[in-house]
Amino acid sequence: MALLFISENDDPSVWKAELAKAIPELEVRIWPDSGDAGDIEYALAWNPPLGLLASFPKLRFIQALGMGIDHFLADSDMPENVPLARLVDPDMVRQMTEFVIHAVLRFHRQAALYARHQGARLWHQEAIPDTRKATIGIMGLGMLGADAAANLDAIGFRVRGWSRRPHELANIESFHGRNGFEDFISETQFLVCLLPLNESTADIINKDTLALLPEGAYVINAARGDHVVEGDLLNAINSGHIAGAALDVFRTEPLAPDHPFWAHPNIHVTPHVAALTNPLTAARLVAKNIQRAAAGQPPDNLVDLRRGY
Ligand code: NDP
Ligand code: OXD
Repeated sequence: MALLFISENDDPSVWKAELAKAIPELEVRIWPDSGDAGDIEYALAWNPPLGLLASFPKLRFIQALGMGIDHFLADSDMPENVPLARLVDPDMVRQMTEFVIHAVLRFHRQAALYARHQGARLWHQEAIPDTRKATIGIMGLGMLGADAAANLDAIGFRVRGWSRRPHELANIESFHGRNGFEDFISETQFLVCLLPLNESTADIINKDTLALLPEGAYVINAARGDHVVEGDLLNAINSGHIAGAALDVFRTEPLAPDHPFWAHPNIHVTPHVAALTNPLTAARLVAKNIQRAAAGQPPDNLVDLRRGY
């Protein structure tokens, strides 16, 4: 059996070594050296070229190398009846929660203000904002959103969440669907986007959404760049309505050197590093799914392509 590794972002040699520990008999080929297309039964992929997956007639299982699968949704030639699983690695969930907590606390504890004070050698104590009164609103209460919510609650924030279907999570006030959106957003001081990208969530952070946020709110996007209408966010920050943003993902990556986000004093840019796929923790999960597919069993974390996540 042969697996084709397709990614320009991930180191194939580490993946090859880690997969060999779990499934020694698995032949791993590295795209674009696919060899005979008829040998490929499994694909392990991040952002595969459009149409590529449809060119393997014996393909029986596709494992995404990331938690998001929007790259696959964008491929109109995705082979029908070949299951696609996304990666759900607890280590990535932990990384994301760290990122979100860091982004929130940096704004909440006024890190930028104290950096300016330090630059001016100014010793000045500001009042500490009351954490129990600060409201975090998390869009997406899935693997990532639910964990971030629980950990922000543990720190003492008031945490609310928004999802497609109703959720009951301890101490988290939950909203769902279009009908619940306005109530959710209108009290959110720190808006955290952890939604999957699909037709129903693209451009969700736009001028209307931003206008519903209370004055002085912050935006944290660690999901996908296409969730944010960048010009609308810039206008909202420049007008003073939105106090700042922490952005890990962008409509075009890498972010162009002349993009206004880079130099904006109220925008923190990170290069899509909120949670990185780590073969040392993820390879055994991938191997388990390949073994399940080989045995004719459904993979863990099967994606519903029609639902879009
Ligand atoms: P999940 O699939 O586990 O959760 C998705 C959540 O979004 C669910 O709560 C779901 O609602 C909700 N949702 C989906 N569609 C809608 C909608 N139309 N309206 C309201 N809520 C909706 O995803 P994960 O938590 O695992 O990951 C989220 C995203 O994070 C990934 O898709 C990926 O794009 C991004 N990501 C970014 C990384 C980075 O480094 N920046 C790293 C890893 C992931 P319900 O619960 O009701 O189904
Ligand atoms: C992912 C990502 O989806 O890293 O896993 O963005």
